[in-house]
Amino acid sequence: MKKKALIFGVTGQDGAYLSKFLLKKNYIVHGVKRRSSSFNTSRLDDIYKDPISTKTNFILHFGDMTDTQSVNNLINKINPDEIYNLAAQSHVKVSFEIPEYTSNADALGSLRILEAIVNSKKKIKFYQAGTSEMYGKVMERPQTEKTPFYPRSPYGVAKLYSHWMTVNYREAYGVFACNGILFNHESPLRGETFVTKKIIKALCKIKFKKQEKLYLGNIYSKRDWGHAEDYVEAMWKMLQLKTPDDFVICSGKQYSIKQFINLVSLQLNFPIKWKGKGINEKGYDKNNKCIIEINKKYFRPSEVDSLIGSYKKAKKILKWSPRHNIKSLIKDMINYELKHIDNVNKKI
Ligand code: NAP
Ligand code: G4F
Repeated sequence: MKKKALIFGVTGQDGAYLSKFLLKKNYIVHGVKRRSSSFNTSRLDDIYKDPISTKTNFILHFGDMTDTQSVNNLINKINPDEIYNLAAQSHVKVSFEIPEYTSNADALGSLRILEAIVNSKKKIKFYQAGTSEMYGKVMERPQTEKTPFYPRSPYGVAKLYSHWMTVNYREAYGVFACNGILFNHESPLRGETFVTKKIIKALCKIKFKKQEKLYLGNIYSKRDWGHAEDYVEAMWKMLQLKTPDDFVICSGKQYSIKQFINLVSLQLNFPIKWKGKGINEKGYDKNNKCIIEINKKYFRPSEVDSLIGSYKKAKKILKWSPRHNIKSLIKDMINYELKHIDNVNKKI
């Protein structure tokens, strides 16, 4: 019999990659989407075009992490084998503006799922989308499963609640529940307000004269970036273990935002020169035209300066390692952007 997976957050970046991955593994995939005044399923379009995922294998339902009844009803009705909780208000900067909503969705949301699992007769496996943001003001380098947490945003704090609830329901009630502690992962399907997508989209457009300037915040923070396609496989691998456990998933490499911009400019064959310091630092094209400026509005009240993980445990137990590196990630994202700029000769 086919396994049934239920994905909360199916319309997001990871939801789309995980759905495709599970459909290829012959799962029936149920996904939860929010009601929205405009279409929010564009990342799932190619699933509908794909013959292996006819409507009987891929089913969408309305629901919301802040609505206990909808979470309960969906779990009772679908009775899945595996639940992936990817749903979250996932933007760190926005979490400072809507901390209560972020806590409701990102912290209490996972509690709602865990309660429904405990009350279900079936042994449902649970994956919680944890984050390197929980390390925040980092206590050691590289960060591992044993590194103490120190979150620096309402988002990080809410995710830490979910992390410990997942551990607690595993220990207290024997739920098969795993925390993935995922470092930043990107892809062509990345949300447009996250820094990698924002940079790549803008530089492609600026190069082809479809945009004047890119405004950014702190370009000196450092991140450990991987490809979402690799990371969703690790989520699934966790739920196939004999014993549930928590895993860091990362690339083990670190770049600053400025280094990331320079790598993108290299691949785009679009050189950028930097001049000035601090808030006055600017990026110029080869004709000395200013194309990048710093704008304070993108700074966060408290920043996570430096993240770099170790995936040693995942490699040993899950037999997982990333296939992509920073160059292939950027290449994939650039190719997608170039395909989507209209009416220009896109040779680079
Ligand atoms: P994303 O693109 O922002 O997707 C988030 C998903 O959650 C979307 O489907 C969104 O729906 C849904 N959602 C938000 N609030 C909801 C609510 N109240 N009820 C139901 N659904 C809700 O995020 P992602 O990059 O795919 O990340 C997936 C998960 O991993 C998130 O939990 C994120 O916090 C976590 N994570 C991400 C990274 C990363 O670097 N990408 C790293 C570590 C952890 P809409 O489409 O309607 O907005
Ligand atoms: O791309 P970001 O917004 O990602 P951030 O804050 O690291 O969070 C992402 O990764 C987490 C995993 O560690 C996830 F849990 C979370 O859900 C999300 O997916 O920002 C990266 C860095 C930050 O230091 C930020 O201050 O880029 C800096 N930055 C500089 N200018 C900017 C900008 N970030 C954004 N979003 N927009 C800017 O203009």
